[in-house]
Amino acid sequence: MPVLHEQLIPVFDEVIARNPGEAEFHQAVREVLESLSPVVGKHPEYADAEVIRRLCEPERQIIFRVPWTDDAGRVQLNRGFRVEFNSALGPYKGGLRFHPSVYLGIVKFLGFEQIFKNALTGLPIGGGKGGSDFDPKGRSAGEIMRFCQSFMTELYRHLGEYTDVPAGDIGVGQREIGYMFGQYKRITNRYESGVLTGKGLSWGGSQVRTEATGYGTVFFVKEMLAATGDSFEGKKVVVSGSGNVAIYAIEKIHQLGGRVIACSDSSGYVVDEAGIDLDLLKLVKVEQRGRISDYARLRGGGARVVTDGSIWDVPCSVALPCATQNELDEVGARRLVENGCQIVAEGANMPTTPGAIRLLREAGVRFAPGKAANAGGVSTSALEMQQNASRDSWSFDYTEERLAEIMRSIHDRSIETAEEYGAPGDYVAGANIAGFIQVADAMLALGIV
Ligand code: NDP
Ligand code: 2IT
Repeated sequence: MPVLHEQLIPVFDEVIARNPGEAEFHQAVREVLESLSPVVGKHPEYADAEVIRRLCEPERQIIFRVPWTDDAGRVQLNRGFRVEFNSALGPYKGGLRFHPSVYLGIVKFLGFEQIFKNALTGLPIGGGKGGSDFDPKGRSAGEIMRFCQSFMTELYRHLGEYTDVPAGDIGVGQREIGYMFGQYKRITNRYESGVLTGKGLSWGGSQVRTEATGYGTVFFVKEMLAATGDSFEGKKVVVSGSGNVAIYAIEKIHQLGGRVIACSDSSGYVVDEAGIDLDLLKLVKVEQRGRISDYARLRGGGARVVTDGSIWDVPCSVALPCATQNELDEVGARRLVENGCQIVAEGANMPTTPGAIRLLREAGVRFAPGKAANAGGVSTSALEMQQNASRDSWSFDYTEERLAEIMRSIHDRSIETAEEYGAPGDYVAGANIAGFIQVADAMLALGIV
């Protein structure tokens, strides 16, 4: 493991001692602290104000009971979370995740990442994250609605367009945002559009928000390719996952002339050398909420499903992990390197383990961290807030151009900052340092609060 700057060792030790058992949170903090060594030397004012220690401690953590009734009339119980991590730059902003693996450590890792990601967008949003250990798989629409209503019945008192603005994440899409917005509106008797993002187009949503994270990741990679005079044209790409981020990453890659030959879900992956049929994938995964094996069955002939292997075994030039944390480990990274992969960019949050990142870097594979590469989703959420505040709605083309411009700017800022701090070409260092400095300067200006 790379060594930490001597001033940062006690900070990290304190994070571990104060947050026992939260491995993902420790991992996310460690990665940022490793990048900050050159900053600590240059900026003693941050240490004097304990900026880094304060950044690692959420401003507020809310944990609550979520009771609901299933279709059989039985009472079910889940746990809800919202970690309001940092509001130096704007209201807390970040998604809600519904997945059985959710616990405080996952919400904190996501909220911590969100602070720096949101800072990088250059838009006025702080960092937060929330969710529940509720498992939506196999639940009826009525059960989903009752769960969302119960979840919001507690959460609403902590939200507001100037306070905290959630959106979707794993297991939370437009349907769930709709049920939660409906309950918020009912309880507060206010049509406060700016309290949630990811809304439907007819009730305050923004064009391009659905597509934004996947499109944004691909725009980011387009910039990485352009930096060496290259493009997506003719490239074989592997995209893990088949949810919101993966689907729209695939769509944009195909628009730019690349070919996505594999994608996955938690039950396995498909290889489709002719290129993933996106209409079929959307039908199976979005409309039917089916499994990736259903795609292979309906696609017939060319596509095959693999349920006992790793998607990173599939040879490609560009790999985009777009499913979940720590899905790309050292074994997967080694396979990508052996097969000649040139770029890995994270559509998901922290999908690549620290060992895998090291291995990719040592092999000369260019690596873009999620904080930079997947920031298109939250950026477009901030554009949605902007439209809600002005009671306006923008066209698809205009909004997409804004998104592309934001991704270009994040790319350039990451690279320029890496260069400035002695790590040329290192997108991890560049993104972490640029995001950190933006938040740290605001925290200094706002005093000890
Ligand atoms: P979705 O729920 O739409 O899709 C998640 C996908 O990942 C599904 O294919 C799912 O498979 C797969 N997946 C989830 N958990 C696991 C697991 N434990 N093992 C293997 N596969 C898994 O979520 P999103 O597409 O919205 O989110 C994907 C990632 O992108 C997450 O890391 C999220 O934090 C990140 N992200 C999302 C943004 C957004 O705007 N939505 C913005 C920025 C980042 P299955 O259906 O089998 O569970
Ligand atoms: O991880 C993320 O950036 C998101 N899930 C989107 C957050 C948002 O507020 O749009």
